[in-house]
Amino acid sequence: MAEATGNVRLASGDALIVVDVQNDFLPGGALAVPRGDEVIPVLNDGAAAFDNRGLRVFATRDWHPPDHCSFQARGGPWPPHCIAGTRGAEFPPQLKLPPSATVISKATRPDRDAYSGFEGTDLDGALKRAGVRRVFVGGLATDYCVLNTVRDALKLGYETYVIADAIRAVNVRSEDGRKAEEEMQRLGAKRIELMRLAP
Ligand code: VGL
Ligand code: ZN
Repeated sequence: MAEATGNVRLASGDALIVVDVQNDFLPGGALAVPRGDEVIPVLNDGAAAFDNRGLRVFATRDWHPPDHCSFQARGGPWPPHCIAGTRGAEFPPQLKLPPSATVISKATRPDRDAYSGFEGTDLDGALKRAGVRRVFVGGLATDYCVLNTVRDALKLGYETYVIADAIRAVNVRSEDGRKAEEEMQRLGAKRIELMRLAP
């Protein structure tokens, strides 16, 4: 991805989007993303940085009914995961979201899946109402929900940064994560490491 040159200074109109950091996507979970837990401290720092500046934090969550179409029992690709109301669907206690964070539930209906946090949700409306023009995206998984959320953010006209040190891939095929990062760059996303956020 195009490296953000120099530090990026957070400003009004910026928001952090934390994608699907949920127990089932962490090591030991039903659909564990390898080293998925490593995004947590980075996103905690990011959430604090945004919150301290009065900037908004949004957290998406996969929130499926027990008979969701993406589950193998229904011919889908995945084991049952992130069933609404279960521990697997909860955010891990280590994830420190500010009290003002807005939670966006997605893929809540049995017969539709949604990898993008924008799909079938009010995320775009919530961002617009908050005056957001630039989004910083991190979370899980690079090759599914991060990729699709970034794709939609760009399509909807947000200047979009991928937080490279705060994403991890499922890698069903070993190159999926790397390809997803390339695809996000091709679509116009900028890459930033949280370290590069100016204090
Ligand atoms: C996801 C697979 C299935 C994700 C959600 O959050 O990336 N991946 N459901
Ligand atoms: Zn899912």
